[in-house]
Amino acid sequence: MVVSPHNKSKVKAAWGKVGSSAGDYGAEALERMFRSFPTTKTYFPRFDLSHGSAQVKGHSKKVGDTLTNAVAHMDNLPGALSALSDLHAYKLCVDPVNFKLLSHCLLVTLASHHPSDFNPATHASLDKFFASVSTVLTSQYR
Ligand code: HNI
Repeated sequence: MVVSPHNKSKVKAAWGKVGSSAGDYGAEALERMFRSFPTTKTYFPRFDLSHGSAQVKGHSKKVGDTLTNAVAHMDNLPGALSALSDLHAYKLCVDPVNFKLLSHCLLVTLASHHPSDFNPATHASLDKFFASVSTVLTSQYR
């Protein structure tokens, strides 16, 4: 899978509209993931996962900031995400299947907040971008 220059410009434009809401969207995407795919909750046994939880908000801010940084470094995702890649593989041991679930929930969240921008080209570009981030974060497994 190749994230083309065309895809990258669509992702940059879409993420530009997200702006300072990245953390809030991250929280919504996580809540959607926990509700829709309850097995994902098992990775957060010590978190309060209720709606509006301060722990989820704090975690979402980190996830949102990471995605904003990844958008800024789309030409070198392995470099930008290397520490997180080690963390998810060796310490957290998150099964790669879960990255597809979170990516899906991120897409749904973006679509619901920016319906008129979420055309097929932007949808496909964002999907490829999240898949690339997920590939890097799960690359240490093999
Ligand atoms: Ni993930 C911690 C980013 C997918 C489970 N994760 C982090 C941190 C960031 C992060 C940033 C905080 C690191 C730190 O504190 O040093 N995670 C991301 C990104 C994605 C992702 C960008 C994909 C887009 N993580 C997932 C998935 C799961 C997941 C799919 C499991 C369902 N992550 C975790 C867990 C932690 C974590 C568990 C540790 C939380 C804690 O604080 O205890």
